[in-house]
Amino acid sequence: MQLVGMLDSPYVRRVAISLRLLDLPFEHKPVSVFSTFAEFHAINPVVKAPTLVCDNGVVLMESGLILDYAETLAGRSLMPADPGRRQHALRMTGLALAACEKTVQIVYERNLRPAEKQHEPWIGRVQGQLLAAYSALEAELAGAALPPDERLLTQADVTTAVAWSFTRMMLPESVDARAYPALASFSAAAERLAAFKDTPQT
Ligand SMILES: N[C@@H](CCC(=O)N[C@@H](CS)C(=O)NCC(=O)O)C(=O)O
Repeated sequence: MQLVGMLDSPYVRRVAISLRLLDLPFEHKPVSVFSTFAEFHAINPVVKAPTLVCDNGVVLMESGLILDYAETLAGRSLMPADPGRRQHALRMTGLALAACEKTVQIVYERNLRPAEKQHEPWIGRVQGQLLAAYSALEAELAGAALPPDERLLTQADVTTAVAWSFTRMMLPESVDARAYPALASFSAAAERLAAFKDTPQT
């Protein structure tokens, strides 16, 4: 199967890291939804990253749905089975995905819209949502260490670390790392693992 999309997308990156953690072989096609729009369009006319081209040619999109299919193929999940741990992982993953979405909204607003058409109240609203997501993640993380072995990572671990690295790369001035020490050290530890190092966002 082929995973289509650039690793500077947190959605593509979390899928790529997860496929590796699930021991599922795949070909990565680094096609951009912007600079190589036509090439992406030829693969998936909806032009959404990530796109997964399955071995039978079926085209999937939406990172959560791609992960659902991948886990079905792998016969195991990166989500904990225990209800309490799963609830916590779902909350963490939801907050991290919200942080990704808000980061992307700010980046698109700043980079794609002409300066005179930018709507500062909207950007301020999204920025508030972004900080709320990271404040909640920081509180959820407090005291939790990253598993020492990457085979023990959950989807919440992967998505939290990927989200933080993405926002720090794209909007370093928007989110002050000193205000989120647990997130910063958790993500730094994740970025030292082989699955992350071999799947760099830049
Ligand atoms: N909810 C989606 C979000 C994917 C997403 O927004 N991807 C961006 C790249 S980071 C994209 O495809 N942008 C192009 C567009 O939306 O036109 C997921 O989890 O896969």
